[in-house]
Amino acid sequence: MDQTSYRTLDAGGIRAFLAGLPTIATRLGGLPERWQVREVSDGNLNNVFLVTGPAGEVCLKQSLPHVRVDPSWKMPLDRTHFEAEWLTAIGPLVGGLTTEYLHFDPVLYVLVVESLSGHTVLRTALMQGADWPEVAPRIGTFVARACFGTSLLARPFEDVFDARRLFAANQALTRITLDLVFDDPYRDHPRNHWHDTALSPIVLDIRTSAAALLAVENLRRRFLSQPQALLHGDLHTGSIMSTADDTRVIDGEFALYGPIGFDCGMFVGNLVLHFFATPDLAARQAVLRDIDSFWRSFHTQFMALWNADDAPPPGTLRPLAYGPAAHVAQQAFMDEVMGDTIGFAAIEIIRRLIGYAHTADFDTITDPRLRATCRAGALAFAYYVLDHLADIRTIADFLSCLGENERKGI
Ligand code: SR1
Ligand code: MG
Repeated sequence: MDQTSYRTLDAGGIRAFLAGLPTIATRLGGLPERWQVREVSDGNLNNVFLVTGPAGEVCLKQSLPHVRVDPSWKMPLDRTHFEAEWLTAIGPLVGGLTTEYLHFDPVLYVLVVESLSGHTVLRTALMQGADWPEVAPRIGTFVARACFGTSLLARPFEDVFDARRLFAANQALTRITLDLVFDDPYRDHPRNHWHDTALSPIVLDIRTSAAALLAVENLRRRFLSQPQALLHGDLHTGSIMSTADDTRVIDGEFALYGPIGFDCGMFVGNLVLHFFATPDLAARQAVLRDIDSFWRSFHTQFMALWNADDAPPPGTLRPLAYGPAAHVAQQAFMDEVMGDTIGFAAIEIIRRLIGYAHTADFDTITDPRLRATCRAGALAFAYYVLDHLADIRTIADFLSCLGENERKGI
């Protein structure tokens, strides 16, 4: 790879670059010098632009040699390469639940995808009060299809091992997850921060609870040592764009082989953050409904794929057990995913409140005391879940703990 020719593109550079790609230039239409280039960078890591011509629009994402929001934090450029590989791997599996992959440039680390400018980031939509009951089940469908289709249940081991080797190289972003999600929040680290002092005693509780720390340690080990499927790796509500009718999972740059419950848990954890960030009771009920419908959709569709009659590709593992034994084995697998989901959800909530990368959910609460109470409620809930992980084994248990919080008016 020619690292020396890399340069960060500005609006003029973007026009010239896209003008050299005939399919995309045709998609945009008209003269390159008339294309409108609009920066819409929103995430922590990359530059993102929408480019509009008279015939169409595309989205261009370029890796920077550092974290976008902190230029002193140096980073390799390869994340858009992994996102391109992720899109290539899961695009054919998920039936339109992601963006269309158009182009990747391995010198400039530019990824070009379909523009979703008519969609809204799900976190923003939730903060604006959108209630879209179909989104959570669509994400369940997405995770079921992407994870089943990239696992040993659907592919010969040779294919899966090749994919594992490819994504095992996504080490810079896996390191970010390991540090920011599984390590920093559980000790003093300059990257951690929280403003509300109401959180401090709960942080101390978490850091001194042997049960909670052991749970984090176990989940961290599972994150690195259970390559069940190709994960999105950062499936928070900012990685989803939606309208009421159409939902897309974007930003697969953190892709890696890992435990399926990690993707499920990230999504559920971010719904829980929204739950605590909205004191409105109807909105909270909608979150409980969404977590339930996400899980049902994921479970039903994963099982349906597993039990489908159509022949898997030659070389795929043949089931050996049959009858009730096979059913028990499937049940055990799904229970394991459910346990992981609950644990990873709690960990995601904690790091979004006291770690490096917070979320905007609580910004809608203008009263600082109420905002602090809501954040503390979320952190205390996550702590409770980690501390009682052995007893909270099902999504129903998890929802009933969340419902308890609502009844107590937290
Ligand atoms: C330095 S990157 C911080 C966070 O932003 C990404 O979206 C991931 O969630 C990561 O943990
Ligand atoms: Mg992202």
